[in-house]
Amino acid sequence: MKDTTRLILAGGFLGAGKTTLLFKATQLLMEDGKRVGLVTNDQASELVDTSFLLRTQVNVAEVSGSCFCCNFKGFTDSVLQVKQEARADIIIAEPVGSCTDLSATLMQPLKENFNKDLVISPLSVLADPLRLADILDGGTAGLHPSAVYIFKKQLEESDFILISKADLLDKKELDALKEKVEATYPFATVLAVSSKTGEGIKEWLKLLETSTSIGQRILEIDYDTYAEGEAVLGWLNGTVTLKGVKTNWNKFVTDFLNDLATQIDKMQLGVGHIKVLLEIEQEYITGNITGSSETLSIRGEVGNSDFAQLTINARAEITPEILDELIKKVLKRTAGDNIDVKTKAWKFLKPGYPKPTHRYKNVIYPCNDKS
Ligand SMILES: Nc1nc2c(ncn2[C@@H]2O[C@H](COP(=O)(O)OP(=O)(O)O)[C@@H](O)[C@H]2O)c(=O)[nH]1
Ligand SMILES: [Mg+2]
Repeated sequence: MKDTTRLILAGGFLGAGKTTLLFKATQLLMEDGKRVGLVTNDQASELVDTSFLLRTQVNVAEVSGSCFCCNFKGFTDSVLQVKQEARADIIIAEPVGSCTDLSATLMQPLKENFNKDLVISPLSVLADPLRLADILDGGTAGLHPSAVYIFKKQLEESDFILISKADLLDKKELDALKEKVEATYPFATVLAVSSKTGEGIKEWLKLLETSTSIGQRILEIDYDTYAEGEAVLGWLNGTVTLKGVKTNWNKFVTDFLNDLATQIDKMQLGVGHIKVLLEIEQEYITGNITGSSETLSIRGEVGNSDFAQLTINARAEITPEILDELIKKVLKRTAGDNIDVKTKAWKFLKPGYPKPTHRYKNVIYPCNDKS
């Protein structure tokens, strides 16, 4: 008999809201009695997303060191591992935000080789409404032109486009944006979703079950431009332990991120995404910057204590060396003389040229036949 575990790929550019959607969708699915497994992905370990998602109490596997497309076996092994461990009804996987060409490199090989193990869902791509509106109007949303190229390619190959963070726009703005997206990408099902309010998420999950549009298009794509769009980003993943007598960690995170955001504005730095997670046992704070200082958001609160752990993931349009220097400097300044900072893991890099394991030239039919 055919297996019924559904695999959902939720892609989209850095900061689009993928991880937050995975978190919210997991909660909603669990309320409905569904067993969920998640798979995260990054070029390096020490992933904020993984630590954050583990707090949903679901099974999370991480593919790190390479993107799903360049390590297809690592990806499918993780999916099957989560499937088994969680006895999952649904697995949601989040590819790296600067990845595209997923229809050719993931969707088609999945349809051809994993059709018996998994029910493959349409390729869903999230887009931040503010970035999306600017880019559809011919702007760059503060990004390098080659990064904008990736952003557009992600939408071009999608089966579903999710306009994320719908709560940030009023109804009129949202309707106008949706109309524009539908006109630009007429083949895609376009939905507005908000992980903050829950809007559109159940509808999205329901529509995935009935849609037969699953990896329907293969992109025409220039890999040199794609590679440049990735290579303009410096990448930093680090975890430090912090020690300071009865420290107010809420203030620490706020000061750290405000200082960092000020430097970003001063340097007019193009930010893909900077996110931090400060953890003290059960309690945690998350902080995010997805552009200029105006995008800074901090959630959660923790009590005062002597120890904390801070994980930092940053992707910004500077060399990894300068990114490393900047973050270390701001961290040192925030810590001052009272807080001792010890590095647990720290890595900075520039993504290499994308070399996918598979690249299908043609769409595979049929998918998910009921045999
Ligand atoms: N207002 C609002 N903010 C959101 C929503 N979803 C995500 N965000 C914020 O967008 C930023 C990036 O989210 P994240 O899920 O980490 O994005 P990812 O890089 O695509 O995984 C964070 O600051 C989130 O809090 C949403 O539905 N509404
Ligand atoms: Mg994420």
